[in-house]
Amino acid sequence: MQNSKCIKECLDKLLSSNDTVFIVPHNRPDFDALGASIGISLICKKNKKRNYIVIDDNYETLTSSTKKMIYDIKSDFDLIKSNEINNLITDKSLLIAVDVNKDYLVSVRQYLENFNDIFVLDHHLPDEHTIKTPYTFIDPKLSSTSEEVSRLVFLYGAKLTPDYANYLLAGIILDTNKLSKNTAASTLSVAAKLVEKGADATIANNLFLEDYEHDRAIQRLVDNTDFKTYVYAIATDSDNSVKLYQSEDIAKAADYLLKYNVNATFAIARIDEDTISISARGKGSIDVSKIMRLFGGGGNEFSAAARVKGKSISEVKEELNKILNPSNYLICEELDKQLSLSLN
Ligand SMILES: [Mn+2]
Repeated sequence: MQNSKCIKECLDKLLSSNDTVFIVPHNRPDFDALGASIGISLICKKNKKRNYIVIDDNYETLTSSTKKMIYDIKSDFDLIKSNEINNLITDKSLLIAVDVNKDYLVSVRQYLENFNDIFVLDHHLPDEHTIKTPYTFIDPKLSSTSEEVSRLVFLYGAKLTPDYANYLLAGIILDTNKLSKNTAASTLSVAAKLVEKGADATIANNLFLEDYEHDRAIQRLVDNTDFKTYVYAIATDSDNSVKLYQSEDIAKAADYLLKYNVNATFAIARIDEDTISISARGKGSIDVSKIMRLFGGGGNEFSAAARVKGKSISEVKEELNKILNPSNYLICEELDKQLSLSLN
């Protein structure tokens, strides 16, 4: 909680020295990124700052639930594309990146130098691609960016309607797999406060309703899961399949597998002709971000992902199996040793 006050202090300073705020979630924003963007926009409104949420993705290519949330908020918030920044930017403009810290994951990458100040609020591990600014608040232990943004919304006394409270709750629900992992007392107390402000668990959960077609894609991966040991599970599509998946569906397959008695889950499928996407989820005993970093990706200990080009699904799976080496039941400790060797 102390930390939230520090974050607020910094944000106070930046809000008072700037007149315009651009809020950017990661590309293909999910509920956590959207909830956090909405919360930050409410804080800007409370402080009477002109603000825009920058989303470059063609809404029609997003998952139906994300698309619906965007259409629902469109009339209340100023959603813009990054190519509109040049017309709107002032010499006192602040950029706030939420649920993201890598420059290659934001639509505003080519405009970063144009901003007076940049503020980053995230829960993914930083690396050499992290946006360079003195105002970086990254806590990989944090359940979700929406959790921190909710606390800020409360501290600022920004006005929350039940709808907005539901969006923030949906962000927390997504990143904690329905409060089943990486959920601290502080996470639950934020959730409780959102409910006090009018959020409703049923409505928030209903925001996640799947399309039949996407649910089948997720279950197709789940059906093809290898439970190597009770330590981890790997879901893949078959190598000769021509099916392309949405990265969100691959992530959901990895989420789904967490319901079984495993410590970590991986889902691997093709997202375009030469790219395979891996989503990894952990329950805390295996830091999945270390594994995804070996594939050039990143994330945090509970949730991570990577993209691999020019390889077959079975090649990627075999590599993953080698890294996970199930022959040793002390895998967690061993893995740590192996990974620290290969990362050094
Ligand atoms: Mn997140």
